[in-house]
Amino acid sequence: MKNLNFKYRLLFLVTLVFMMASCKPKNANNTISGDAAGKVYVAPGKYDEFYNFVSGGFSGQMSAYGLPSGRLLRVIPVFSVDPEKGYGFSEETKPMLNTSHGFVPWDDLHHVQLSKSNGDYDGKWLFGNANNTPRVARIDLKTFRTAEIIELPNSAGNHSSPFLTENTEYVVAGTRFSVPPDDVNGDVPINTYKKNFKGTLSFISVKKEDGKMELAFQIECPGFNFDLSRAGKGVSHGWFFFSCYNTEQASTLLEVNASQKDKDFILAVNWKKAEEYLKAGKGKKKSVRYAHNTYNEKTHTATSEIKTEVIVLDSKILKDICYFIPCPKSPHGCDVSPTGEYIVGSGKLAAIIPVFGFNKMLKTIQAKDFIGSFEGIPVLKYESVLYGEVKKPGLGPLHTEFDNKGNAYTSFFVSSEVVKWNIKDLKVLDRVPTYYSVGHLTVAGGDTKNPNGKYLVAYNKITKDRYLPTGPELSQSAQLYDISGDKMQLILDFPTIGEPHYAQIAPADLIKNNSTKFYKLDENKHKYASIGEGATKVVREGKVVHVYMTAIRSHFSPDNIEGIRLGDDVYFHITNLEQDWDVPHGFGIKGAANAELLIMPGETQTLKWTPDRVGMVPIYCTDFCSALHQEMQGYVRVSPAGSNVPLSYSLGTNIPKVEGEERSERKNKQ
Ligand code: RUQ
Ligand code: CUA
Repeated sequence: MKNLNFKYRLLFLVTLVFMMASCKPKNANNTISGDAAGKVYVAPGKYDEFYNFVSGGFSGQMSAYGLPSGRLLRVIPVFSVDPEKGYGFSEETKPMLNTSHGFVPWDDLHHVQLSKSNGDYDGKWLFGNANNTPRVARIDLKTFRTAEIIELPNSAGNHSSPFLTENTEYVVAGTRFSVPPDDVNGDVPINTYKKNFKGTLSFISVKKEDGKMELAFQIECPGFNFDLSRAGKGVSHGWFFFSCYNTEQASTLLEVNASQKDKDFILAVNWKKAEEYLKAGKGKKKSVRYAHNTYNEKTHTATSEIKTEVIVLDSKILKDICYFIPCPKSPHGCDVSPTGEYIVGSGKLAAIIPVFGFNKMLKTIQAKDFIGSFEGIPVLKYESVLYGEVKKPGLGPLHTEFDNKGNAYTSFFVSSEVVKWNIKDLKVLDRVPTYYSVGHLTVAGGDTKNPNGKYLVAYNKITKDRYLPTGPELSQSAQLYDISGDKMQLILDFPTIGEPHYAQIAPADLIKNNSTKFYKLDENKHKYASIGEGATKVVREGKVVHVYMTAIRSHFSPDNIEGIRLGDDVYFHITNLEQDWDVPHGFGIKGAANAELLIMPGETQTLKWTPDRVGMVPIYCTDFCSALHQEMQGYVRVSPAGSNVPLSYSLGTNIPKVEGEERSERKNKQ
């Protein structure tokens, strides 16, 4: 019997996969109408109306696009090294990628979240999750740079993250993989999952003034896969909702074994209550190891600290912080309406979309209308929490966002479409194809209290036939829809960097005027800064040489260096003396084992270089900075170990000698 069941499930899944292929809309080319071009046209020299911040998936980065044009504005390095910007290669940025495992140069970034005040975007910060080595990053929207990264202990696969409460009180992160907690021996048989594996939810507090993150507390939950999450808002402020799958607690062949049950759960967490327990000392201190990395804009340097403690609340003992809401078939998205009253679960394998009522949930809890419990957590009665079901919405619902007119938009992976439905009467109003197999979607302000509702972007998993072929892999694809009318209208395809997962859209006005134009030189507190060419020098400390260098259009100072020896480690500390917007200088050196530096105006950055041979090594500026950019170059002379060539450096005084002429007295500073 069991075996038969297994075969059926497998058949079901195989059918799904086939359906996926056959559900692709035909006539992909005929669906754009004539006025689409006008709607996305942003004239040369004009700005876009919105920023679109897009996760880069396995590129580990984020990117910023303009909408409606779809122009790529910037790739923001977050969890992966970026040789273009020297991120993860300069001495200053290396600590940003430090973890309890050491330096980790890559990750998989799935979700972005703009910071919120009062349930609306405030334009200050952007958060991103690392799905592999669990971390949360904060990007500063003044500089479009990663300002802070915090690692998460007791976690693996930080997927349901980094979702925010309505005033950015917390960034919340649920573990995708349940694992044995860090403070117990994880060397156990995998098939002891039910006994030894735990799911952990992390609550990271965010300081209002400067965004500084701290791991405030964790909640230990049963060993499931926590998939996505959303905070309550408005009426449901103080609660958080997490979708969970694999409530079967399988550890192998999950595609079958985690699809057994008719219903999995949405976990509702009363985080205000959890805070009370925390204050009352109900948490347990656990010993863990996690990195907390911060970039300081004044020293232009990141520091990494390893922390060793976290407070854990136990959901089994603290009875009234966690409740399970049954949700059909492997819920993925778990989204909350603008008023906070409705919670939408999206079961990947479900044929309906259940919409839960927050007030109904409270009543169900009050009436103790439970159908049982799971590892001490009450399971609420589905029918009692349910507001209603959206019938025949499509196949494979994943994610839902909202507009300003009481409508919801759900992405359907299997039937490859976006479906618009009304939140009150749950009637389907419109559907449009996506090309193809949409994953996440985002509506401008679609997760806030006041959505904008002008545009929707679908982020697709399959691109087949949408762009010019580029070998075995095609560009990742996003599609822009105008949703201002009754009918949704596809108006633009645009490629993205990496695989896009979640993204958000914010009005450009919220962000653009706060943008940093350059760093002030007189505020530069870098240990090795040279404020002015007069401060440049080369200093030997045993086998370590520090080069205090400056860059300005169009030369480095110094640009001739001699007396470097094989066996030295040379640190080029380069201060960009420019005090003007958009004048970075680059720095490349032949044979370097890392990348270039790209130094912003007023900033100091350091490249470590270990010469591997005797000879003449050119350096040059990599960023076309002026008409004489190509002249922005110099030489470093490398002599054998033990050589007695004196250390010297100069700018403009090391004049070439005529053949046979006596070596003239060098005017170089020694
Ligand atoms: S996921 S396609 Cu990694 Cu957010 Cu839903
Ligand atoms: Cu500096 Cu090119």
